[in-house]
Amino acid sequence: MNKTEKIWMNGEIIPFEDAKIHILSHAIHYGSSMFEGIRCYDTDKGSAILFLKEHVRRLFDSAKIYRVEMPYTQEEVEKAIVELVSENKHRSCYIRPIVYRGTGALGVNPTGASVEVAIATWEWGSYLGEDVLEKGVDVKFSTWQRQAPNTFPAGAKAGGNYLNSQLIKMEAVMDGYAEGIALDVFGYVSEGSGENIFVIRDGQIMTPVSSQSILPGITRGAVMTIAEDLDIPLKETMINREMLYVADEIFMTGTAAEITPVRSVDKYTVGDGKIGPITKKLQQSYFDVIKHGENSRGWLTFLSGASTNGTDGVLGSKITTNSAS
Ligand code: PPE
Repeated sequence: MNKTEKIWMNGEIIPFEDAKIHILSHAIHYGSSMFEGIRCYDTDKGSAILFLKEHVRRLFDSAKIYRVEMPYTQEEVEKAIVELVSENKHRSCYIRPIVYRGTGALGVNPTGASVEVAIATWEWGSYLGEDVLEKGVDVKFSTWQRQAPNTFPAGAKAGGNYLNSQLIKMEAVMDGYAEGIALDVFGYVSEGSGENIFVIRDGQIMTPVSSQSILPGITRGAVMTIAEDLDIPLKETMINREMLYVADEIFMTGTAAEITPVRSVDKYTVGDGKIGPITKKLQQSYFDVIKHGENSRGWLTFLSGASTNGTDGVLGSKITTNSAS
């Protein structure tokens, strides 16, 4: 990770070196943090943050689920993010807002602990390796499953959830794969350690239902909107493991992973092992937004200058934290 100049912490922009926390912070002991991952792109029309409002909203939803009272409004956090990205002079970057339980209470009950908010930015290139957006990645099913419903809410993006993701990821990498795909506790396909998954067969796109222990990704919602705009059939449905072995195309989505094709699963080649036509079409529409600054849907918040076309987004119910469809 490249060091940046500044970090936003509890309302102030401070030097990177000064952004420290106490060892008795609740989050360190009990995983009580909620965070987001957002990308800012250097588009042809200027630097722009993708899905700013949607990510900040999900951060607040995650905090609410864990009964964390946010000391700022969503608008204040959005403004702080824009300020920090400008202050660090990024043209493109990854943005990590985090809310965590600080000091004042140890023991499981977090209610006496302070609530702290910080935002960091750094430059982050390809998430799953070089050239993967064209060539695709090799993945395996993990021996680890996702958490059962009613254990840790998968719809909240909380630090503690990522212990499961770490086990999935380390196992996959140690076995020579770019990523691991986890099943839910019922044995159906859930998601990758940091990505949602889509499977295509006979022209039909399928993705796991939001109640299948997934994080309902914002990129997932964007792909659903793009597919609808392009008249490509897409359904949220339960997916068997073997469906991935006979799929025509598979891709994974996430803020970091963007739209990454999968070329093999458990060493079964997906289709002909090359990026498929539907994945390519969806990628092209997504790249129109993040490379060319195409903002007809209002997904981009430009840092300065023209092209600001509102940031309300029109993703509607496709981007929700915890609703089953
Ligand atoms: N599932 C999980 C478990 C997940 O962590 C992510 C994001 C997604 C799905 C996709 O969500 P969205 O980004 O809203 O489309 N993973 C973030 C974490 C990366 C990391 O290593 O940290 C990300 O892509 O930013």
